[in-house]
This record gives sequence, C-alpha cells and structure tokens, in this order.
Amino acid sequence: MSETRQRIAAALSAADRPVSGEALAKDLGLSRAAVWKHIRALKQAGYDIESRHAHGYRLVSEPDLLGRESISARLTTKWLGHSLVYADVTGSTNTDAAVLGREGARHGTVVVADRQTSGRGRLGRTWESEQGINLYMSALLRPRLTPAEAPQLSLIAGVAVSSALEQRGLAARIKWPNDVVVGKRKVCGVLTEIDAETDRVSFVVVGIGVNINSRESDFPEELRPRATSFLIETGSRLSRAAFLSELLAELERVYEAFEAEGFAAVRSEWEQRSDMAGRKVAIDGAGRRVEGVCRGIGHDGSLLVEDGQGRQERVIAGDVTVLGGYE
Ligand code: BT5
Repeated sequence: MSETRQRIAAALSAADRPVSGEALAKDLGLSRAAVWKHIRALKQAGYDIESRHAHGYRLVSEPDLLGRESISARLTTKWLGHSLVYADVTGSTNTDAAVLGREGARHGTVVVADRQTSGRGRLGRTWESEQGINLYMSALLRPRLTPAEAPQLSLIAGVAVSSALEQRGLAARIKWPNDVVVGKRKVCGVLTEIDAETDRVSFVVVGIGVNINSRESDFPEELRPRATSFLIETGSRLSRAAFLSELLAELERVYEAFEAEGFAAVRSEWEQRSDMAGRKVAIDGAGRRVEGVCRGIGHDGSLLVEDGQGRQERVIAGDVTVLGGYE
C-alpha cells in the first residue's frame, strides 16, 4: 500500500469523528480528488469507510491484513516460522512448501497465504480458501521418522490448533485424524503430506486451514451445515496475524515434546482435547467400514476401535463418523 494511503488510513483510524475530505487534503498536501481516489482504493482493499456528505469519512473497520511484516513482528517462536514465505495469493501453501522442501528449504520453514486458488483437502478434496478472512499455512518439517509414523504429525497439529483456539476462549475438539470441530462443524482441517524414500522421511508438510473470520454466507451453501469459524462461534473477530503467531507457538511446543519423547508425550493431551473416547464410531477407508466404540488412540496415533465382541482394532487411516454425535 502506498505511503499516502497508509497515512489516510492512519488519520481515519486515529479520529473519533468523521474527517472531512478537505482536512485530509490539507494535511497531506493533496487535492480533494486525489483523497477521494485513495479512499476508493482503501475500500477496495477491505477498509469499511463510510462517506457522508458534509460530514466526511469515517472508518468503520479496518481489514484484517496479513503480510510478511505483520506476521514476523508477532512471532514468538524459537525456530518455527523464522524462515517465512508469504503470498497474497497462491494455489496451495502445501504445494509451495513441498517445492521448497525439494529445493532444500530448512526445517521450520512456514508458508502463509491470504488466499488459495486450489486449496486442497485429503483424497483430492477441496479446501475453501476465501481471501482476507481465514488462515492458510503450511509448515515444512524434517523429523526423524519413518513414513509410517509421519501421519502422527496431523494429530500434533490438531492438538496445537485446539489449544490455540482454547487460549482465545473457543473450546474446539479434535476429531481423528485431521479435523478440529465445534459441535458438528469443522473449524479447521489438517493436510499432512510426506516426501519419503522407502524407510526414511525426507520432509513432511503439515498444512493447516483455520476458519477465523468467515460468516456463514462466506461458505458455499452446501458447506454451511458442516463448517464454522471463530467469528461464527464467538461473535468476535480475531486478528489472523495474532492467531497465527499463537498457533505457531503451540505447534512448536507440541512438536518439541513429540520430538523429545515420542508420540506418548502428546497422546494424553490429544485424548483430552478429543471427545471421541467412548463414542460409537464408523470409519470408512481403504474400501471398508469399521464400526465400534472408540477407545482412544494408540501409541502410534492409530484410532482404537472395539467391536461388539470386545475385539480391538487399530485403524490407521480413514474418515470417521461419530454415530449419534457429530458427523
Ligand atoms: C482437510 O481435508 O480437512 C484438510 C484441509 C487442509 C487445508 C490446508 S489450508 C493450507 C494447506 N494448503 C492446502 O492446500 N491445504 C492445507 P478433508 O478431511 O479431506 O476435508 C475436506 C472437506 O472439508 C471438503 O470436502 C469439504 O466438505 C470440507 N471443507 C472444505 N473447505 C472447508 C472449510 N473452509 N471449512 C470447513 N470445511 C471445509
């Protein structure tokens, strides 16, 4: 944004009453027509500015801008996100992080975008990635794990998101393997992708999408019964840059515990943040359905499901339906 535009935004933001075009023009050494053009551009950039004849301009709300500087300025992590790539728009932050991974980018690199044009879910599904309101980020990690262990990082991301939302007063639960939900509705999805040779992980990309300031009408109609956001649940807006910094701090904390002590260090926190234990569930995956009562997760992150005969099965992947509870 041009410096003049920033100064106009700052002047409106500082004023507690409408500011006339004439006063702005005089203060900034501009013509009134130029002021008007800048106001129009600010509106296009998401500033809600009321203009009333004979009163002037009043700033109703500022856009929740995400940007390299606002993110970096808030970072409190030791290493996660210190190498930061920011894009106003990209296809998918997961794809970008994987490209960086193959180019040798370092452990802890984070890619953030204001909007994704091809946001991805699992199994070729789409992640709705509207501009300006939500969070789309991917962390490039180089853990010492086998490919079979790498999906545990989805569970770690779920713990971090649920914990960061809780710090902001929203009780969101984890739904195995990769959702964070409020009631029946999804507030966050995690997509973990692995680049590996046969027995060694080269890197893992943990992609996290969190709905922050979406209103119901921002979601496509068919998604409305199944999707929610921080704003919908709490009635308050949240700065994406502030939340991102809190989320990265949580992700770093949980990842470090996992790195030091293995999945066992995270397992009980995961179980506390999920309310799946004891619930009847059905899991569809790999061409079959497993039904039973959820008994928590195993030491490897698999879902433990007990059938009617008391036999326990470890489910490694699939889509869970909580029967009689959330989807
Ligand atoms: C996921 O897949 O939940 C993983 C989503 C990961 C998104 C992040 S954003 C940053 C990074 N870059 C990417 O390209 N992806 C990651 P899955 O479990 O397959 O769920 C996908 C399903 O969730 C869709 O088929 C919809 O039903 C629903 N969905 C799509 N967009 C949504 C949204 N914004 N909020 C809630 N639900 C949504």
